[in-house]
Amino acid sequence: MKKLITAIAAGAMIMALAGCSSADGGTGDTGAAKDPSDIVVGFAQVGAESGWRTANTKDIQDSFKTAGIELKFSDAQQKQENQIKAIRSYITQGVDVIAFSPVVETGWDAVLKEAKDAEIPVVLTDRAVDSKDDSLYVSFLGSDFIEEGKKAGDWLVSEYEGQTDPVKIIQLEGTTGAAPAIDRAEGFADVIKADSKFEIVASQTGDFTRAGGKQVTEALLKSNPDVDVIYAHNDDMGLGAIEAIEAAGLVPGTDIKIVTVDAVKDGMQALADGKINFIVECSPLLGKQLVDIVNQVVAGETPEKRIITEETTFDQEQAIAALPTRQY
Ligand code: GYE
Repeated sequence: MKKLITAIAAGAMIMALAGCSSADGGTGDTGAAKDPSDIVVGFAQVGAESGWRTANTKDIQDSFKTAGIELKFSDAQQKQENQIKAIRSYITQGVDVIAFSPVVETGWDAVLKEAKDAEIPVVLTDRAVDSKDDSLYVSFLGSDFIEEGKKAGDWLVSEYEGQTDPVKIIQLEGTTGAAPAIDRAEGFADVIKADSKFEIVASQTGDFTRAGGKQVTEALLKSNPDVDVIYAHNDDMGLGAIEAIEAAGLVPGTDIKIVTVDAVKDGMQALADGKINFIVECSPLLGKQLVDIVNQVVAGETPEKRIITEETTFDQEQAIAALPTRQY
């Protein structure tokens, strides 16, 4: 009897040492390859606010389908409370991995702690959280938004090289509090501050939507009729700005120059048509890499903590060349 108890205790200790409580939700099969059809992932998406987001959703859904992994999907309609609800529901359902693209940076610690306590690993895709505790997620896959803002600023600097007259800029910000809105503003400001001729005369959120970009531009053109440049944090807001500029009897791309971020098809078409002047690419194709991370986590491996997406920039000629084979 004593021997038996000792054996059970030893077994329990081995299980604990093997880390059975981490990646596998306590089922005891850490390290063993799981059949894809046995894996369930819960994905809490931001919404469907832009062409980028639609392409991102499609790529993620297609990639999981191809991998034969079940993906539970929810659309938070750009509301943090909806995303938190979705994450809680994935915890209750006991999915293997939760992935989400946080609509804003702050306010996630409580729900991420709940996931951690339930031993469900969380992967951040596309957007970061502002948390001191980086043990609350296993990996963050997405772009370097500060770098993107810098690239937009670099273009502006070279576009106006040699000019001494002031360059007046309207900035159309993304969703207030979202990582790409904060970082794209920061990177851009960092570059243009080197030359005092650049002045951001107005900066307002258009919530990453076409309608938002149009509305804000309409209003801001009235108070700033002599603006030279619009810097939009995404293509959709830039496309909305084009409508507002044309409605005001001006020529987008000529009377007012436009620089945006994303490089989705509609944006690239506007660039090819000369209505946008420059686009910084931000790739929404994160699905395949997310599948890889999920497979690693489920197998008990440790994925890279930060995986940065590779991206480029486009001027008009490059957009014309890229458009025929553009995936999104
Ligand atoms: O640039 C914008 C979308 O988080 C990178 O969100 C993403 C941004 C993207 O609405 O179009």
